[in-house]
Amino acid sequence: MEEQKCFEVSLHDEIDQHGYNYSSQFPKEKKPLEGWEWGRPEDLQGLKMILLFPNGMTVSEKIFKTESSKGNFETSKAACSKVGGLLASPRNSAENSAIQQIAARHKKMPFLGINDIQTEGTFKHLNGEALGYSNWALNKPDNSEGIEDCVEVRPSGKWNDKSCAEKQLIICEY
Ligand SMILES: [Ca+2]
Ligand SMILES: [Ca+2]
Repeated sequence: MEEQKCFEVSLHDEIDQHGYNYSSQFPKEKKPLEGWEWGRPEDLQGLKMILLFPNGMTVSEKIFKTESSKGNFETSKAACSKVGGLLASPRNSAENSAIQQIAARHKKMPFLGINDIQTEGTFKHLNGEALGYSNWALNKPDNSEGIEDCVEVRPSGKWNDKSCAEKQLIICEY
């Protein structure tokens, strides 16, 4: 049987501030993986996926990431902007699916950066942009009890309008 080798991968720019260097260390030998040409490896998308697991996902140029903490809508928005991001706001099904997967790993539901606080029944992104993509669950939004102006993502990936005062998993986008 062939010997199985496990190794850890790290991405850093300690040596070269212009770009990332890639090294891989075997647990015992602590030997850097050598022989990369300048600018290699090119699979930075793949590396990003490794580095982001389990708290993040990358879709095209966008990164979705959670710090595992929970907050109501205002707290979540503030937490994301504090670290230079925005509350996750999917523009298509691939982005929605990334948010769904992060939420599933943490077994919590997140709020999206989408709400109808300004005009009841008209959901918008945080920047005021109208929804080009939506993924409402059946018969949602229903504005239950007249207090649901925020949007949570259920384990199915479907959206439900929910009170903005609820505490949900904070997922930001960058
Ligand atoms: Ca509403
Ligand atoms: Ca609802």
